[in-house]
Amino acid sequence: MRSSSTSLRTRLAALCAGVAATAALIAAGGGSAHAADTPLRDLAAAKGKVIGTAVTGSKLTGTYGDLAGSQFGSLTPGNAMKWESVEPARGTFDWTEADQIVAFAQAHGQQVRGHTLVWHNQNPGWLTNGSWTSAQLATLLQDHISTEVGRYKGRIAAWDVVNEPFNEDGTYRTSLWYNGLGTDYIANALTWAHAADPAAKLYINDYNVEGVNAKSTALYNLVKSLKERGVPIDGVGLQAHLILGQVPSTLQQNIQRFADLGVDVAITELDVRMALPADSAKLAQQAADYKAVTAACVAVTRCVNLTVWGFADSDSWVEGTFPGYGAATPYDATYAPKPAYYAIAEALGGTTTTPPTGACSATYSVVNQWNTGFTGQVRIACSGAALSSWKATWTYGAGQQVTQAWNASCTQSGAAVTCTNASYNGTVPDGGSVTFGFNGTWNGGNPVPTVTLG
Ligand code: 9MR
Repeated sequence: MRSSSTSLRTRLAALCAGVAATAALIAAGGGSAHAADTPLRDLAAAKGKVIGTAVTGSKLTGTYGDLAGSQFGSLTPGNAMKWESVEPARGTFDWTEADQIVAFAQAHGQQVRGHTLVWHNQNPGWLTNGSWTSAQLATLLQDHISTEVGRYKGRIAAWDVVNEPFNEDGTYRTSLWYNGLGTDYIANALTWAHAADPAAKLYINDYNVEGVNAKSTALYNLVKSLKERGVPIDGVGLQAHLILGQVPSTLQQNIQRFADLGVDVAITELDVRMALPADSAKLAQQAADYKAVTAACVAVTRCVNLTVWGFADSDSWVEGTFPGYGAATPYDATYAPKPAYYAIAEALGGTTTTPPTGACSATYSVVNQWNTGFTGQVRIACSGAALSSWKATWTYGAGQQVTQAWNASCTQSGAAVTCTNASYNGTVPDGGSVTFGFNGTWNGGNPVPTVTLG
């Protein structure tokens, strides 16, 4: 453990005059949001909604697992249930990650949204490279649906049976399925899924169908005709991969028109991407966008589920797909809640949430813990303010002892820990953050302390 000789240095003037650049945040076990906050899943339940997130099975431990399990009432496997994942070679199945996610959800009292059975993307090579007659293709699809839906019968609340069937102009996408089977692949897939699990709610899911437009109207007309034909269709999924500041003004109206057809609506893949780097103004706009989408769902009784497509910026598809864009989810890459998190909570009726705006704040989390040791971290983030140096202090309540620190100089006297910035990370700009870590020992308990910045 390095000893500290660094004293608190002068802060940069807070960008917002009169705003003290000190704040303390309590992180609940494992780094979740402010301890006084009600989890999002409980807020949603009080509104008759389910809030969900897409997840990656291999990450469901530590802070990621704690947040996924505590904040969300449903999980959607981001990739694990797609055809290429579950049947990479013909007749060879790999259910490992899908099973893991379903088991995690059951252990945490969560629903699962199955995603997805019939899509033009992420199909195995043996399927897409094969040369099939229509009859063969239909058999392959029916077997796939029966096998996967049957495996999880009774454990999946809703299936995205058909994913992304439309082009932007409302015509049908010319996919493997459309080309081989015509438009009837949709009705058949729904019928087969219903036979395999009559209790699961069956959805058609698409993107750029959040507002009233040609594509959403095509989806509307399809659902209407499926209902008229008696095809089992229970809901529509509006993916909602949105761009900062571009929530469609007709979102609620669009949700309502689907509800009026007699189907449920889910916001299935919500994220709001921005040009990087993030700053406090962009994060505030993003919060407003998340709030608007959540409020639109809250306003329509049949909008039953709102799912974010990854809850943390470190687990998002956006940066890999849209170079220069990112920061699209409600938690940052170190699992600290962003203004968007608080905005969702507010739109769900949360009353104790106060976004840490106009200030800098520190969040303590235990990132790993074993026998008598642990690794912790503190993240210092600024929004509407900035720092040129910092000092984080806390008092351990259960005899923990810091043994080694990095990216900070830490001393411990009795239960009191003081950490100051290293020579290279004293500056925290508006909209930025720094993180330091430490190892320590614990015995009996390892409760998260309150960190004071200042
Ligand atoms: O999040 C998924 C990402 O990890 C995959 O690389 C990508 C491949 O297409 O699919 C992502 O999820 C998509 C979802 O299944 C359907 N709607 C669009 C999502 C983002 O591409």
